[in-house]
Amino acid sequence: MNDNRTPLRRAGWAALVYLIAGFAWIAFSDTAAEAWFPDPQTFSLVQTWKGFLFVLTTGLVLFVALLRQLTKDRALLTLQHNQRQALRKRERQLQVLMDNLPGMAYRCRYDRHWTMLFVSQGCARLTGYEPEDLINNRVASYASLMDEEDSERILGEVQAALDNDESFSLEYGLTRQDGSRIWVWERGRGVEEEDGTVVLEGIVLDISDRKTLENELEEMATRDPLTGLFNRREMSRVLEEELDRARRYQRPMAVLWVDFDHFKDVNDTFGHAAGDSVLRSISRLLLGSVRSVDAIGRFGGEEFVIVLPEMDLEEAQDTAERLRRKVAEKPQPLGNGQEVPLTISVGVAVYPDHGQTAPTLCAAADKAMYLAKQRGRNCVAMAHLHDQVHNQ
Ligand code: GH3
Ligand code: MG
Ligand code: MG
Repeated sequence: MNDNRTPLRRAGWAALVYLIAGFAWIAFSDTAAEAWFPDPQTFSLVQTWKGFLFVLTTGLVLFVALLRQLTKDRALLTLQHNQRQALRKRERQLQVLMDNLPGMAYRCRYDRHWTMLFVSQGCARLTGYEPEDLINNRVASYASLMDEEDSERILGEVQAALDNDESFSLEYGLTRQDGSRIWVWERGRGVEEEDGTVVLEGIVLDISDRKTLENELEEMATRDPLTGLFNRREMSRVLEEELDRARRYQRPMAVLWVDFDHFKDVNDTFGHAAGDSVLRSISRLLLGSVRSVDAIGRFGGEEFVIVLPEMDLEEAQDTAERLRRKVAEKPQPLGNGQEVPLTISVGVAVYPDHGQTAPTLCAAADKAMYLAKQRGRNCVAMAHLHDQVHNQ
């Protein structure tokens, strides 16, 4: 309304000035001409020239005013045209960029469904769903694709970023339409709409290859390649961790030291490859015979360490005896269709009875294992209580 009033008022003023000037001119010039030229013929000629002069003057004024206005209009139109061109170019560039993202760009509501308002074409490649399937949760909500156990953590991280007016970076598992699982990395930020509501805008990229590589590297760093059990370094870390926990909650914890009996003979008789096959088979047997909270590691050669959290002396001895019997009862495959009977000797040490630190506990269990060897092998031996004094 305001915008319309200004041109109207300006036009009104221009018309008023024109009318006043016109009337004044007619009144003044006619009176003057009558006074100065009393001869009717001359007066009539003067009146004609006066009319020409008036038309010429108003025509000139009109010409200048129109020229100014039209020049201004033309400049404005050119500016608008250039702006539209630039906008279109930017939109095209953005579209190309979004369509070629190794993932998708999105805009969504900040609600528990992650209700999508916009997703780029990469959505189909990333999730298996077409963009219109996800927009407004038509077929599935984006939240339903996320791993459930990650959702609390994700919401917490997004809320913290919004509180600090920062962008957020997230990593989580996603289930695609065909049921396959991928890992994604997301970066986004909260944007306030004109009506005050907050929406999230960002990109989601597939990082499954990187995750697989990371997991492989972690496996390589923590696992023994032959048996798949924890390696010595990882086992030492687990032992320290469990000892910490046992100390904090004042709970017992046991360490079993396992060594194969006369294993060298298996290698000498059947070859190194057959020995490897036996190592793998007994590893699987041991792993399948302990609880999920227990940890087994290969400490080197054919020596294995088993950490049994929350186990006292008696329970640990029973477990060791059960493992010994299981191995002795089942001949081990040599990988060539043949089998060989094999036995193990096990040393048992318990926290806090036989040691309070990882090295003293291991030393006590190792010593007990040698005791089992001395007693004729295929046997379980407890660490002596007085070992603790020597070990420390
Ligand atoms: P003992 O009853 O006294 O323990 O007799 P042993 O023959 O088992 O003696 P020891 O424990 O000292 O010998 C370990 C043998 O394990 C020596 C080596 O040939 C074999 N060994 C160690 N690592 C591997 C491996 O990765 N693969 C195979 N096949 N054999 C191994
Ligand atoms: Mg041995
Ligand atoms: Mg040995």
